Amino acid sequence: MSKLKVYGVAGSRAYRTLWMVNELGLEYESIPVHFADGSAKTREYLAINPNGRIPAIDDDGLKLWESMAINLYLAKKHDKGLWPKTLEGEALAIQWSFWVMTEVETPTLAVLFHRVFLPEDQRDPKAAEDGEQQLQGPLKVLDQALAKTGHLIGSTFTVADLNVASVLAWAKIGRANLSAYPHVEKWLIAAMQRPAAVKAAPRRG
Ligand SMILES: N[C@@H](CCC(=O)N[C@@H](CS)C(=O)NCC(=O)O)C(=O)O
Repeated sequence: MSKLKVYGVAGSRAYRTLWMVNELGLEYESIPVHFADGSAKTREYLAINPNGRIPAIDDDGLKLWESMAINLYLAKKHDKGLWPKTLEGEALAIQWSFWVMTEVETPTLAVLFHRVFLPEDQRDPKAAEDGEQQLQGPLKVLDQALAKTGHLIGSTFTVADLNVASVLAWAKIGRANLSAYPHVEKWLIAAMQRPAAVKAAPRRG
């Protein structure tokens, strides 16, 4: 059995995978494939992820890509409390993972890119504002979902919380105003402060 390989640098969607493997306490080999230096387009890496994107994993021969699918797989395989205990819970984990990718990721990226990530002369404040505006509906939905227990499924932190928070972390870094969504704000700060999330985060400075 070979050691789990995680492909992708922390300052990318691979943060989600790195957070999960740290949360599960897995031993793994980190292979710092970068999205911008051509290393995701080499023949060797395309054999892992033919899309030429990060993250991807190689788990003893299973080559898997798509950040949410990777996290759902790892949470279920290494059941350390992150995987829901019921079929209904599993359905909700899948629901929230699809939801964050389809409803939240694109506007979140607009906020992050146009406030923080792009060089200043390439930032468009209007694009950031539009992204923040588009997030209002999904944030309201999320706030309502968190109101009861402070978690998305039951009353403990699961893969659903991790997958959604790992995307919304970019909104926080992009200084999106979350003050109208107190449950989201509290939950997101707590999630981002989990030791595994801190360990996975890109080093700054
Ligand atoms: N839906 C994919 C998207 C992966 C993705 O686009 N990753 C970016 C880095 S954050 C990438 O590799 N971009 C390189 C490219 O598009 O050429 C996932 O969630 O894993």
